Formats: sequence, structure tokens, C-alpha cells
Amino acid sequence: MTQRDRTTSSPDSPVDVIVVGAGFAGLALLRSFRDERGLTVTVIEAGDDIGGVWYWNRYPGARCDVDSTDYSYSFSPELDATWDWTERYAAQPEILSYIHRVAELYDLRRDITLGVRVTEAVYDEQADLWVVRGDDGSVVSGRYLVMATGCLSAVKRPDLPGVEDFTGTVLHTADWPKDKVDLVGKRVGVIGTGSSGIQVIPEIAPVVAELVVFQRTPTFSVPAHHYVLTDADRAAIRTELPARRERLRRSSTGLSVPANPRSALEVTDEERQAYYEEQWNSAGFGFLLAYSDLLIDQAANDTAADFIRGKIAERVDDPATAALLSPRTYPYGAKRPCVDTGFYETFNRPNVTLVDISASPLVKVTETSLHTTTSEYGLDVIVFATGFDAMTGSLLRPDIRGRGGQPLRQHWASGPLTYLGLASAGFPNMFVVAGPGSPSLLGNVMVSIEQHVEFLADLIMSSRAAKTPVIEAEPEAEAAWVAHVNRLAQGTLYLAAASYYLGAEVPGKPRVFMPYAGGLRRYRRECEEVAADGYRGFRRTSTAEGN
Ligand code: N01
Repeated sequence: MTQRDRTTSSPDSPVDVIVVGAGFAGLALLRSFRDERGLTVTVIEAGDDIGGVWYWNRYPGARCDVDSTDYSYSFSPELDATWDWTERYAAQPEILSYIHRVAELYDLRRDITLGVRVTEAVYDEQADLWVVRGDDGSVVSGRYLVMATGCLSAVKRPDLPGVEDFTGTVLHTADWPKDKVDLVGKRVGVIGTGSSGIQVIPEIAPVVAELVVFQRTPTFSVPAHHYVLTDADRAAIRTELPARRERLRRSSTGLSVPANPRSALEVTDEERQAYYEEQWNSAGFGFLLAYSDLLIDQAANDTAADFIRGKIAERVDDPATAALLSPRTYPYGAKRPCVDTGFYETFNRPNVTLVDISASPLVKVTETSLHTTTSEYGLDVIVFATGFDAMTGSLLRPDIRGRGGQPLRQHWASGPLTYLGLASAGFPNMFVVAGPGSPSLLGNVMVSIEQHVEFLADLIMSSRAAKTPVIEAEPEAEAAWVAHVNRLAQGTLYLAAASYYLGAEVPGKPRVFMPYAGGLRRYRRECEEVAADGYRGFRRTSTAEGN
């Protein structure tokens, strides 16, 4: 039987759990549900191989920006014992190798169907089953449907007239070709300066003939302080790993970087500058934790933003370019901050030009060029580093229908509605990992994934044991959770930026703050309280057939 044949199970032979997506979340679900809980699981994956975002995002320079050790599964001492990271921030090929290693160690591939994109999932109320269709015509049914489709996976391609006429190469960082792309000596235009753009730009600048960077909004970035791990580093990591994992589990961010509990405004200017300098020289992503109020107090935030702008001015030779690269329209951290290796210095190279497309927007592509309202740029390659339809894109692109045939697209027409970020009222037995309403994007997503998987596994197993396997978020619990998530955001500066947290990345998308801003520790506690309270907020019933 081929892998593809396996999805063509008929609705008469349902599995316990259908998982959509074979990235970090999907693989963790499969291992936990199948190997620890004894459920039958089938995973459906659109890519031709496992890995999720780490399969698709193969652009030069792609690597994680959380320490590799923290960006890995914590469930298995056996896995830890056989894996050593080579660099502080692992590059995409190494992360993919790690994912392959996990699949091999736990024999995961036998329950994964590759190369099938789920186009439709419909809840059959008579049978209390999800019926899931793939783009190859295959159908699979199961009691539970878990969307492990990732919050940053639905690729966003801006609607630029004429792209199809371009005779050069058009690439997207999140859908980079598997075969090596030769950029040597080419004239390359990169659109976008988010995390992906910031990684690809310094990587390709030394080899291309000309690099034109089209920037709409400048990004705050601090040095990553990337390095190759030595044997001594690895030995030290190994020794402290159990304690480090526990610290991460109980932290608010899922990061190893300690959060400073002090306010930026309670120290003298000299003390603050010295501390920022120290953090600048070591913290990487953790610079955001330099003071406790950077994301809640504008004056505190200004001190960090000014510091970073000062550093940009030091790193970029041309003052006009430095000014263009300096964010001034939103608080530091209100859009997802970046860490970089040589991003700003790249603009000191003679072959690199920065184009401000907020002043002169892109208007069209012709056979040979990219045009703004004021200029034309002849290019051989256009790289879209324009990101994703974040959080909801991967959940709304397939047609998901719950009770009464209600489309999820309709239920979420004014923004995503979830209980705990995990379930939605009217969609029984459908769950989401790292979805809207959960902390996912505001911390180390690996920690969130593992917590979600454990919570869902316990919820499903206890419901089955109680002969009430049909689990559905109560509408009141959902409404209260959405209000809670909104309230948490209102106490922050997140609302002061047109970010993908708020749905601002896609024209016409509802402007709703989607992630849970209370931190991983508080979220975990809230989930634990829900479970201890008999899974308060979930209605659990037997099936229509009385099973
Ligand atoms: O996407 P982004 P990304 N015309 O949305 C611009 C994770 N990640 O792929 O800000 C012109 O951040 C857009 O401009 P603006 C990480 O969570 C992690 O870079 O909308 N420009 C912006 O500059 C990250 O946050 C890692 O004005 C357009 C850029 O494109 C997330 O993925 C590495 C445009 C998009 O930035 C997404 O990062 C990479 C248009 N129509 C990614 N549309 C690591 O772990 C968008 N832009 C290191």
C-alpha cells in the first residue's frame, strides 16, 4: 500500500484522530496520541515530505531565532541523548534533519500521508465523525480532527499586476524551490523586511550582482549573536537540560532568557543605557525582556526603541539609509521583533540599495522590471519575503464545516472565535494546536505545542473513558475566552501596530488581536484549572449512536 492509498479509507472505517499537518505539532500529536494513548491516528500533509514550515522555508539564511536547544521537543530523554545541535540557532537543513530523526526514532512515517492538501472537512452529525477530503479525491473519516497546520504557513503573495509576465525568476521565501537556486551575479529584488527578509538579505548580498530591498515598514532588529556550539557548550547544555526544560515549561515566554522584573523607568538613564548595552551584546531575542514594562508602557518602550534606533545609526554608514531603516511608527515589540546577523551592515555594501515603498509603492511588474510609482528596477530575480496570512489562513483556506453545515469561515467572519485557542463552538471534536486565542506566536511555539498536545490528549482520553467522546466548546465559554484574550491585549502596546497579530497583514481581514497575551505560564495555569474543574467550558456527550 502506498502512503497515498492509506488516506482513501472509507467513512465506514474511521480512525480515532485525523491530524492535518506533519510539522512539529503534527508529529508531536501523532507520537503522543498513538504511542502513549493507543489511539489510531492518520496524519495528512500537503508537502512531499514532513517538516511543515521547516520543509517549505528553505531560503538561504533560514534558521530559528530561539536557541536550538529550546526549539526542540522535550518529551524524550532518549531523543535528547542522541541529538546534538551544531549551532546556537540551527539552520533550516539541520532542523529538518532533526525532524527526520524524530520520525525515524518513533516510526512516525507509517501513519503520515504526504502530498495531499486537505480541501474540505465536514462534521457528520449522524455518525459524529469528521469526513476529510484531500485535493487528490481521497476521503478519510475520524472521530477527532486536529488542525496542526501552523500559524505561519498560509503563504501570502501580494497581488502585483504583471507578475506572470516577468521573464526572470519569481520566488517566495516560504515556498523556496528544493533545487539550488543560483543567485550568483544576478540582479535580485527582495520585497519585505520581516524575519524572513532579514535573514535572506545579508545571506545573498555577497553573491548577487545587485540587491534591491523594497521596504514598506522598517523592522526593529537586534543582533542574534549566533555561534557554532563547541563540545564544551554541548556538554554544558546536556548537564543543565532537565532543569532548563523545566524552567522553560514554567516560564512566561518559553525562552531561556531571564525576564528582568524591573521597570525601564525606575532606573537612571546611565543604568538603563548600560543594561541595554549589555543585553544588546548577548540577549538576542531576549532583548525584549530587558525590562518588564517594554510592552505595556509607551515611555518605557521609547527608551528601548531609541536605543535600537541609535544602534541602527551606528551600524549603517549612510544617515539617510539609517533613517529609513529606523522604525518610528509603532512601538518596539508590537510587531514581531527580529534578530539578525549583519542585516543593517548589509546596506553599507555598494551593491545593495534600499527602496522605501511606503513613499513610492510598488505598482506593477513587467517582463524585466519591478516598478514603483516613481522608478523602474531591472531585475533577474524577484524574492517575495512577504510572509503569511497568519493564524487563521491555514484554518480558513480549507472549507471546514461544523454542526448544521456551518462553515468555519462564517463562524469566524468577524475574527477567530475559540475557547482556550483550542476549540470552537459548533465544531465538535475539532481542535487546533497553537491557534488563535492561544499564546503560540508570543512565545516559544515549541513549548506551546507540547502543552497543547498534552492538554488535548488528556481531554480526549478522559472524555472517552467517561463514554462522552463528543467534545464541544460551549458558546458562552468561547465568548468569555475571546473577551478575555481581548482584555489581555488591551493592557499592552500590541494594539499600536498594524501587525499580523491583529490581522493587518491581509487587506480586508478582520482587525482582531488574535494571540493570548497573558504569557505561557498564565495560559498553562488557566488550562490546568479548566481540566481540574472537569474541563469546564467543554460540553461532553455521548455520540448520537450512544457510544
Ligand atoms: O513575514 P512578515 P516573514 N507589499 O509578515 C512586507 C516567523 N519566522 O516571513 O510590515 C510590500 O514578518 C511586510 O511589510 P509591512 C516569525 O514569527 C521566523 O518575514 O506589512 N511589502 C514585511 O516587511 C515571523 O514573524 C523565523 O509593511 C509587503 C514583510 O513583507 C513570521 O515567520 C524566520 C507586502 C513580511 O514580514 C513571518 O515572517 C522567518 C506588500 N503587499 C520567519 N506584504 C525564525 O525563526 C507584506 N510585505 C528566524
